[in-house]
Amino acid sequence: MSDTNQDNKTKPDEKLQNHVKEEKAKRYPGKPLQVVAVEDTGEDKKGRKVVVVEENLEQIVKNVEATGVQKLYIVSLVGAMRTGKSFMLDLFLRYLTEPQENIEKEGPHCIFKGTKLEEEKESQFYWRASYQRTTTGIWFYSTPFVRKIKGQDVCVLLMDTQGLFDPMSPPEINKAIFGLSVLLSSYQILNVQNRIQEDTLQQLDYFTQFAHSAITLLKDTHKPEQGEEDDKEMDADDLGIHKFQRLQFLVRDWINYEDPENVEENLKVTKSVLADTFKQTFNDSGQRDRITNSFDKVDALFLPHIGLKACRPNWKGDLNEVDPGFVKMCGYFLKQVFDETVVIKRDIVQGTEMEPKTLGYAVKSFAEVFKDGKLPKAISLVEAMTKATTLDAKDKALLKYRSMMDTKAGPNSTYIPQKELEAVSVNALEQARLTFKKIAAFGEEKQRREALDAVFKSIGEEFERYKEANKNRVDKILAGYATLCVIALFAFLVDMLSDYTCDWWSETCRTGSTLLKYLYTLMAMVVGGQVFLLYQGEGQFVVIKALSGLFAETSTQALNYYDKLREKAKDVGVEGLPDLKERRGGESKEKSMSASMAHLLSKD
Ligand SMILES: Nc1nc2c(ncn2[C@@H]2O[C@H](COP(=O)(O)OP(=O)(O)OP(=O)(O)O)[C@@H](O)[C@H]2O)c(=O)[nH]1
Ligand SMILES: [Mg+2]
Repeated sequence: MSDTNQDNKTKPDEKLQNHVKEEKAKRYPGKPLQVVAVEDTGEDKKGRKVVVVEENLEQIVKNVEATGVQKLYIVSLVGAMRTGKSFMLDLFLRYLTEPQENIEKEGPHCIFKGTKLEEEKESQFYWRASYQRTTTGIWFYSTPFVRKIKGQDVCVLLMDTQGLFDPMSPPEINKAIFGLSVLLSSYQILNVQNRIQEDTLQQLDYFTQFAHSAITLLKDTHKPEQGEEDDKEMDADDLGIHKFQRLQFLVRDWINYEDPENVEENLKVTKSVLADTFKQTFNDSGQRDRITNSFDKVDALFLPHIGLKACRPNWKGDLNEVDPGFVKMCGYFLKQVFDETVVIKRDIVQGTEMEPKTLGYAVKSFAEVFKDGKLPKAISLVEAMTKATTLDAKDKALLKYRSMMDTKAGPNSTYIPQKELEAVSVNALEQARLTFKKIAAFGEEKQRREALDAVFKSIGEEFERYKEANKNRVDKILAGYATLCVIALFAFLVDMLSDYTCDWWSETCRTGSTLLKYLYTLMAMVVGGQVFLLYQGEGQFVVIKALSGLFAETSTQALNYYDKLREKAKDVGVEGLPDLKERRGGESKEKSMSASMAHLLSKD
């Protein structure tokens, strides 16, 4: 073999090995994917609209489903443009990919050691030092992080958003981004520079009022199922299960800490500044109360300045150059978000835990509310909420039907009589209907009716499939008696043989022959009895198919035994037994025989 040949042989392997090595050395498992884009509209490109990037959304939902973990913990960062949101998300990625034992041994700030953020750039959120906006629309990290937090396995999803108050986007888009972020996350981090300002509270209040009116409208459409207790009765100010979950103000560049590295003292300062901010002021017309009432929990964390080196345009992300006060407080913050807190994403309408598939529906329906870049009306949010819930209800109703049908007529089941199948289906249909009604308890009656009709239509189609599959199992009904038939056949043949060879001269042969007669007659009666019962219950068609199935199975078994016998005979020197396999043209002949037999019989 020549050297060149050798080279050709080893090169691809080396390439592959290097690729595997590189992949293994990678710290980050995925990359950010845009799920909501903001596009220009009109010829002057002055308008903006919000569109869902469906393929990316589907990819993320698939990735979450693939983890097998249903509980979602969705952390989102929203806030003014150019305030280090995407940069913070990269620190989140770093924390989530740091081995847990390092964090436990060295403390959470250990993530600031090691490689520069610039490395593996495409696998991280995109940040840069510039006065121009960087992130547009809404992004999710493609790979969810499965983590055990407070004893629960959760899928952590990270969300990055377009900066608010960007001069390139109309205010309506800010509201859309802000609204979508709050609606889709369970832990909303509101990133602000220097302090919590009145305009941030106004933005927040605008959205919570908007969501509040939608929920009040939604509650009016709630019709509990008969017998179901209406425990969702609330007064107008009580958002009950429909509250948003966690809101945390993340104040950047807080310069008022005496000792930025003293976490304990800093937390005390944070607490008292937050309390002062949320005290009623002259400017407040109830907005602070409305905000605190709209979330399960509202709190804040103030981070010291990152350090001037890290703000320079040519900074490469060397985290050793970050200010030690930032490192300490940020370490505390990361541990708190990913190890000490878990906020399982709730469905805003149902109040139940949101499943991965429902997240997909929620992104699509909520984006619809803001799609034309205009200020939405509360009713459009109600419609979106209803749509997402109805889609979820449809899925779950169908799932219920299938799971009930599968217990009796699933892929591993045996044939069941048609009447029994229908009874199972009626029961499963009723349970599916109840499942649907329970989930789709809100929204316009017409919309719900149409969705339920669609569920019934799909169930009708599903039933036809179950019926067909059940029918195809008919030929297996009597197949269990095949061994009995083979024994009976063998007994019959031996009896016949003895009739001609020894019955006329041997008493022993005659006794044996009589015993064999009893045996195959009894077996024939057993099988005959089964056939009779089947005929009475299921009619001629089923009996014919079942008999042909029995015939096929019996011939297969009989021929297999014959082949074994022939092999044994050969071993002891008896040649000349015919090879029936060859004659029947392979294994499948008996199958086609039984098929044609069924065909002939059913002609009657
Ligand atoms: N002053 C300050 N700068 C920071 C902080 N954290 C990161 N930065 C720097 O801020 C710059 C912008 O960061 P990005 O993460 O791109 O900001 P962003 O908020 O995502 O920006 P948009 O996506 O355009 O809204 C980077 O150069 C970071 O180094 C911080 O806490 N304070
Ligand atoms: Mg950004």
